[in-house]
Amino acid sequence: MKVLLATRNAKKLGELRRILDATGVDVELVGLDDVPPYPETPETGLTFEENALIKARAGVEATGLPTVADDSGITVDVLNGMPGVFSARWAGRHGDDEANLRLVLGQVADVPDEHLGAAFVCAAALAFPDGREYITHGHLPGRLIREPRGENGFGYDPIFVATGNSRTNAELTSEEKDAISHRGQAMRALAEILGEQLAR
Ligand code: ITT
Ligand code: NA
Repeated sequence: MKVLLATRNAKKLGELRRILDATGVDVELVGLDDVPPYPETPETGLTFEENALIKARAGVEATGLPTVADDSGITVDVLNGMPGVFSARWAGRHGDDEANLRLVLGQVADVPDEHLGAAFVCAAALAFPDGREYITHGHLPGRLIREPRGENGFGYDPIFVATGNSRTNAELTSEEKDAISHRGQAMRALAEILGEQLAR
C-alpha cells in the first residue's frame, strides 16, 4: 500500500521517512516528488491540528492516496507560545530557518536565562480517501540558548536544548533526536494507527 508524506520541507520529509521506516510499518512511503504536482495548500488554521488536517486532506484529494502530514513548530513561553503555527514564516519568508531563528533570538535577548522555556510541538494527521481521519501529537519541552550550536536537524534545532539534555537538538544524532522529538512521538503513534487501519 502506498502512503503519501505530504510535506514540501525536505528535512522534515527525511525525518518522517526515517521515523516511519524504523517502526516497521508495512507501507510504501512516497513523497510529493513521486506524485503529480498539486498546488501548495494555504495553512489557514489557527492550530497545529487544523493545519496538519488541511495538508493531509489536500494530499488525499490530489492523489487518492492515504496521506500523512505534520504541522509543527516551536512555542516560546515568554512570547506567549509564539512563533507556534507561524514557526516556518516567523521572519516573513516561508522556510527561511536562519532568519526565523535569528528573529526569535532577538526577541528573547533581554529575557533572563531562567525564563527561556520553550517546546517543540507536532500534530500529525492521517487521512484516507474514504474519509477516515486520525490525529496524533508530540511535545518536547526544553529551553532556548542564545548561541546556535550543531549542524544536524533543521529549523530551530540549533537554539533548543531539550529538558534533561545538555546538547542542542542540532547536536544530537538523528537517532537521538527521533527518540525524543515531538515528531518522533507523533509519528510513532500515527504508525500504530496506520498499521491497524491498513489491516482492517
Ligand atoms: P510543510 O508544511 O510542507 O510540511 P513546513 O516547513 O512549512 O513544511 P510547518 O508548516 O509544519 O512545515 O512548519 C514547521 C516549522 O517549524 C519548520 O519550518 C521549522 O522552522 C519548525 N520546526 C518544526 N519541526 C522542527 C524540528 O524538528 N526542529 C526544528 N525546527 C522545527
Ligand atoms: Na505550519
